[in-house]
Amino acid sequence: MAKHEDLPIPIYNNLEPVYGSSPEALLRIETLNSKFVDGFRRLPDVFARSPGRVNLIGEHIDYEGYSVLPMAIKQDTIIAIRKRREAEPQELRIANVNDKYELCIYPADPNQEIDLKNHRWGHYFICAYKGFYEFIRLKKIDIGAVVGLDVLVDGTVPTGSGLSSSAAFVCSATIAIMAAFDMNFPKKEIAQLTCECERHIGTQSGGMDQAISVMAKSGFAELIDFNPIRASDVQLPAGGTFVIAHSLAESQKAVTAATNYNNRVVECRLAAIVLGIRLGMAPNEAVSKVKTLSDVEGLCVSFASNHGSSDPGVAVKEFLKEEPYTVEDIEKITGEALTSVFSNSSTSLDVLRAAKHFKLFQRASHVYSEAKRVHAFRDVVLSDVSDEEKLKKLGDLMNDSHYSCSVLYECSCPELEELVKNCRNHGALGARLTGAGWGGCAVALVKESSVLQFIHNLKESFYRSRIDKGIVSETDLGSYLFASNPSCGAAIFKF
Ligand code: NG1
Ligand code: MG
Repeated sequence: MAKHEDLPIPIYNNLEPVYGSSPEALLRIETLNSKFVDGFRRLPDVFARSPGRVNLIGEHIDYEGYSVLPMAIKQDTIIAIRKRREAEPQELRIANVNDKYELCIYPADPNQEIDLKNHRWGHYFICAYKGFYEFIRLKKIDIGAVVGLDVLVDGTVPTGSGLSSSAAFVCSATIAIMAAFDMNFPKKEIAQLTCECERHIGTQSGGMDQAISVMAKSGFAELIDFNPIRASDVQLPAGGTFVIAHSLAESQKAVTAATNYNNRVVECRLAAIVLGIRLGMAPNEAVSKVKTLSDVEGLCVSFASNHGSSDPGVAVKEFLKEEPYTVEDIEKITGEALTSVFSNSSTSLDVLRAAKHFKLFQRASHVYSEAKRVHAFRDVVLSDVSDEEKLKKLGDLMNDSHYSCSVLYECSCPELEELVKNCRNHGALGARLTGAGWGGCAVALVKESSVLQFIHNLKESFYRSRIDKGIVSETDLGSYLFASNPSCGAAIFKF
């Protein structure tokens, strides 16, 4: 039997396999269809959808090559698309069912540059458009002259919330473009491609969000490995439910990349290079070859094993100093200017310009310990103990992960700290920030039998004062605080 990731995106002629008999889903599709006709005077050719996700454990380690453990949520992005016919002007018109997002018009040019300094929501579609053409060029598939596209987007993943609204958008856009050209590919290829697509927005992201959005299976969380991308089903123990709660602090990752997300990617690379050199690599070799902390893990582990351990954290303690490094500190070790080390990455040069110092010890300690927690999480799931015991251990691992994100990786924020504390006070077995952080959501593991009470308590203790201040309305609260089951991945609809 073909492996799940080798199969193409499923194509359905009805909503049932993805949405069951949900009347809301039917209404969404009908609305998309009629708004499409209103806006573009034609019917869409095809629809594609891809979900958001919640990461259960394994934060900020996908771009370092380490496995992560997310699950898809039911909130998703649906895209209706139509190829423009020959007689029509060839441009890309990207519209949204939500009036908050204005119509974006771009040239039908696969080589266009994305204006990163002026962020627009439609840029995410262009990420997919550029990536699609790069992909088919690489595959030597000829699709003739470039054509324009009419596109209408409907997203239900809250934005800036760490639930990957961006990946849901980029994945559904990529799959919609493919489907408009009557193309489909194995999920693992699309997962890899969509990850590269999203980097056009200027974040040096790993591949977790796109991989789970494309490859998720209903009822399972997935252990996602990289290089090559692979997904293994993880059946969560009975009796526990994951509750997602928004801190109401929005994190605009595309805008804050230089000081937050990309900054951490650069710090990890520097930590890896310094470790490589301290562990015996020639400086020029380390600079040219070492890209991630996983690249030097082997060296770290052999060092640690001489000291009776297999923990790369031992080498981190020995060879990295706890005080932040200045540029000069690092250049003394590498023997090369950092602007030259990162000369081929403009987004990394932005990081260097914005940074005062680099916390190599803390970032490396987080990454190596978080990578271990992901495997510990999976091992607990597979172990022989009772479900109750498993849930308790998973909760502990989530708490440890949060501590590491907050203290070592410094990607939390006051609102998230308050929220996580509240979750624990109300009996969560574990709670942590999820996604990139600096705002966005927390995920809490809660006993199934007390989910309603938990949600009620959290509403009163965390959200009530924010409702009173008008930060969130009581009627909208359902999209900021909800229980979630593992949902299915991307799909194409042809009716
Ligand atoms: P969010 O911010 O939740 O979309 C980001 C990255 C992931 C991963 C997490 C942190 C993108 C598209 N996604 O997720 O790859 O690194 O942060 O674990 O940038
Ligand atoms: Mg995102």
